[in-house]
Amino acid sequence: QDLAINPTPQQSVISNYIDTPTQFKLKIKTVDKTTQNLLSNFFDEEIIGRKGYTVTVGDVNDRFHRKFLKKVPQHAEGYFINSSNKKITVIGRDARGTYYGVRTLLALLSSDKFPQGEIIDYPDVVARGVVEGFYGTPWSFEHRMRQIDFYGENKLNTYIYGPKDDPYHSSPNWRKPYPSEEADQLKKLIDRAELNHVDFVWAIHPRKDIKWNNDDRNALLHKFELMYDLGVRSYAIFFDDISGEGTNPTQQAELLNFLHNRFITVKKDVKPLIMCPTEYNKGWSKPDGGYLETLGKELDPSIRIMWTGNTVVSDIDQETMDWINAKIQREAFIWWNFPVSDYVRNHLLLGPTYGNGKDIADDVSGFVANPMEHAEASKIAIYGVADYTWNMAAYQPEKNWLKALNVVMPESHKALEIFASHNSDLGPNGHKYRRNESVNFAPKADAFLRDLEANQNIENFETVQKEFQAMVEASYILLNSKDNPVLLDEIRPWVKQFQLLGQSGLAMLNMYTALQDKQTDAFERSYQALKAIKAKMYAIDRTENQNPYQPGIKTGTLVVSPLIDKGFLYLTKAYNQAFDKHLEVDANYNPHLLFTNIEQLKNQPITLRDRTLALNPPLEVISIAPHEYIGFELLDDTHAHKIAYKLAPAKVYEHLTLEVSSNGTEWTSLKTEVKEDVVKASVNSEVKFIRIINTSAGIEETKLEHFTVALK
Ligand code: LTM
Repeated sequence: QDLAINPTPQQSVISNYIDTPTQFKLKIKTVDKTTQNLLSNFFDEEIIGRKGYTVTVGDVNDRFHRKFLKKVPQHAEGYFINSSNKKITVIGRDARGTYYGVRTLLALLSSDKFPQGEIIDYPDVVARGVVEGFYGTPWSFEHRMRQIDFYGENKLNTYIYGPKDDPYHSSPNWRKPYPSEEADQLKKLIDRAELNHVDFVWAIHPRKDIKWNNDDRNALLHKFELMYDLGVRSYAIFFDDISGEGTNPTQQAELLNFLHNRFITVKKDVKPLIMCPTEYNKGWSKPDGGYLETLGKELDPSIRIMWTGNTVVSDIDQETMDWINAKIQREAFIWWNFPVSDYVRNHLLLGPTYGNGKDIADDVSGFVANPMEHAEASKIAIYGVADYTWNMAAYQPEKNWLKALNVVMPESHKALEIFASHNSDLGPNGHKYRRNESVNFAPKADAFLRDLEANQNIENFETVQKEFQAMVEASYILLNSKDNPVLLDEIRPWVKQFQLLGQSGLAMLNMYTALQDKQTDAFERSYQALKAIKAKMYAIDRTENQNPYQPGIKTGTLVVSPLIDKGFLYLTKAYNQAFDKHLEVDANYNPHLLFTNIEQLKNQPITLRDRTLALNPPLEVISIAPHEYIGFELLDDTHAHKIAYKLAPAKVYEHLTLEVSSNGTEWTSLKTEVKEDVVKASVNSEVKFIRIINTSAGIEETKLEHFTVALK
């Protein structure tokens, strides 16, 4: 039997299980306020007395038997537990270790059966947790409170507060104090973090407008003091996604050392600084610039440097760590960009946490995951991060994922499993980061299509039918579930879409059966039904989650949706041919192409909605070298009508030209007008290519806000 604990303990020797005790005698030795609080909340007056199962809790400085003390791991935050049929002893290496020992004790007491034996436990990674560092709507206060409790329960010790869209963390207000309401909420969060033994790391992102002068140094110092007064004891400075003067490594290092000397060391009770560099991944590090080496050499050795891996979004392995650690002369602090979805906002990423090396524990100074703006749904991945960072060698992604689903939706976890198993991939995206999806179903879907297209008996018909039925039923269960309304609020539009997707799958199967039976009425009814369901799905996609980046609701995009579309297409064509009919075959795809020679943008998706072609705006700053361009290649016979784009800062327009061409070799520049920083142009001739090109002699660094072409 598995111990019902997340994260998985390093060592446990269990000889047998007894019925979980219900009455207790407590012997509490040295514990801090937080652990005392945890114990008092659980062991209320009704279950403690002078008799009962004896619970002894303390740390290594208490007078325990030598044989027990010898077994307490030497690692920080470690603990030891010994339990028999009469008593249990919990001994922590330090205050946090005792707290984690008590967390394990409480988790064990929540099962029907209670283990007899020993647990020796400690974390692999020193700093483990979450960086709220995404673009988009920051988490609400209530969500953050729930998150912090969740971190405590799962032995995560770090929450880095750095939402890109908090104006007091970033521009324009990073120099200013938080307004009183926000400050009060932050204070409450900091207190809550303390109650959960979580380090609340407050991050600042001085972004584009930092000046390397005394005024801004002092502004930072002042803001740090203000945050200190609110209770912050751990700080980070982010220099990601910026351009211009702010990116200078010598200046960055000088500023950080200044803060280290003038603030961190003076305060005594503040943890070492964490910084996110501008070149925060290998793909973006300029080999000749020496940026990372400068940081490595000049930053005080205690300052931790964040790193996202070989690219912005990538999994971390030994080679990744060897490369970066050699450059920065310290162990990098991993900022893992999963399950963040700010660049694929129409998708939910609900799959297992997997992909990182199991041998990197000694090479990282921390490991934090950047989540989705859907806080509750992110818990599925975060639960995995807690397990992975605590005990890497024992980490099992699938097993952990199933447990996570059970934790976030105890009553409806089976329905959630069906939903989550088909909602984990990101779809094509600029970062080329993909996840497995519909893993068990994919081979069956493949075989179904093979048989269908070979016009032979479909062996997997029933299996596929059962999956579509399960999708519909799971959606009903989830939409009606009461066990996690917070999660349901976040995922509801996707669940509705998923239900329709399952129904459309069933309609496609009915088309198949009708065709086999040569039942034309039945075929056409199912055909119409499928089209009606698609129309409903389209309506959801156009009304829910209408953010400016990737609006809409996508579900089952890797396996299920293509299976249904391909089946529909094949069956409609086969029917038209067999019965000489002309039912419309909806291809429903975007035939136009991205046209660029900028490496960073080569995988950037483009979308076509309501006759408007749009480039999915990247969140990061892009560099456009001389002669580099970004634009579109239109399918023949498409007529472009109006072009609009916005780049920031607007002064880059001086060096960029909007051009069109009918053949890709001869180009004409278009007359443009700029209104409220948006460049607009009309197209009055037949064009196949449209591009914005850097016609200057220097590199242009810019943020592309939007770029659209309206088609006639
Ligand atoms: O990853 C880093 C260091 N910075 C940003 C994040 O804020 C953002 O959430 C991710 C994913 O889009 N990409 C970044 O570049």
